[in-house]
Amino acid sequence: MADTAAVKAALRTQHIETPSWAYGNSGTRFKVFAQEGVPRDAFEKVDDAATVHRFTGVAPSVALHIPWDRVDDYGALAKHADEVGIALGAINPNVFQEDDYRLGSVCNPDEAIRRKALDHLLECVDIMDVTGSKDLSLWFADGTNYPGQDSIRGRQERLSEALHRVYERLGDNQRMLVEYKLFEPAFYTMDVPDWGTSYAHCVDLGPKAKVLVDTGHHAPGTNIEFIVAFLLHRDRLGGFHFNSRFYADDDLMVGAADPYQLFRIMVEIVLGGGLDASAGVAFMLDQCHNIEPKIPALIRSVLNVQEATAKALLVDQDALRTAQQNGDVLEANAALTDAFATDVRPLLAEVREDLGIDPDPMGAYRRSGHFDKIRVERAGGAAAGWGA
Ligand code: AFD
Ligand code: MN
Ligand code: MN
Repeated sequence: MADTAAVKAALRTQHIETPSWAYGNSGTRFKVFAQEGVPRDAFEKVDDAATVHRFTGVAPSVALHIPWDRVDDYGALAKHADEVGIALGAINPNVFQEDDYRLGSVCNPDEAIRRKALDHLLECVDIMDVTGSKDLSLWFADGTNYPGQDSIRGRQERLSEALHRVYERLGDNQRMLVEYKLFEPAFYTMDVPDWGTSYAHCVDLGPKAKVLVDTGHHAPGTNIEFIVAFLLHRDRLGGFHFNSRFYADDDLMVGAADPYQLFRIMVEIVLGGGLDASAGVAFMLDQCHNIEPKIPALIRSVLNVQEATAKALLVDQDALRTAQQNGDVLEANAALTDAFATDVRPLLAEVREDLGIDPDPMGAYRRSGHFDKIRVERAGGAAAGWGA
């Protein structure tokens, strides 16, 4: 039987990082729907992230995306974040939105363009030095659209060269998280398509290079919890970009499409010690809220991760191990399904009361009038978007 006090202690200290880009206007290639109250700069995005933390108690940092969040003084932005009760988190370079990157960034056949991309990656490490960020979150849109377009092996060599140059630049307490994605925006090959490619490069690079698992980046039906268990077991799981999908990289609210899969992922995290701060697993959201209001969508996403984590913590690990050792398939499976069937909302309400916040974050936000305040304050100006 799980120890309720220990479960609540783990839930009180959980740290879920929200992404700055989830607060700005976003959409699909068909349309970006503008919303009222959207932040107009990185400072207002930080304010919104602080609001999510204020209502949830477990979202104390916000990831930045450069140049979407470029400011003149990153020290001032870090100070502002501290003043509103959060910290700046992972830094996400953007080497996928300039015309020069049409044939790729660090894998581009043109050495000058590879240099430009590398300089941006190194600039992002300079920013980490100022913000105190620990993680450089690397996603490359690099790939090819047609057989024969470029050398698959040559592009791997170019990628490795750039990753090594960035790795050498990292400080003692900094890491690079190498994200992978099976598809889009390239259609024939992606240069970092899967966890194996990322893992191989990370092993080449050294202990400060880890794999970043984005839950929307796999072929349909992929067993993500196997990847998580394997990487955690090899001490190569840097963290997550949590989101939810029905079809592709939909970037929907995590847990909205398949809460059972999110629970199974969190079970492997709990069983593998990944919740302990010492494991260094970064639990980050990477989502876009195209039709739903952004701040409550992020609050809901944080709650969904908390519920999956709470259920995973309730798995009776002694009963599970005994059933596994006895080859008792049904009892071992029941150890998970019993935990998943548990309504953990009362337990989480107690955790929130322990944290001194409203046990119902969604209702509290709705009642707070916060949206009416920011929609008036932020009327005018240029709403932040994702630069597409
Ligand atoms: C897109 C990419 C990838 C990346 C994110 C932030 O698919 O997930 O991490 O943008 O740059 O969602
Ligand atoms: Mn991602
Ligand atoms: Mn994605």
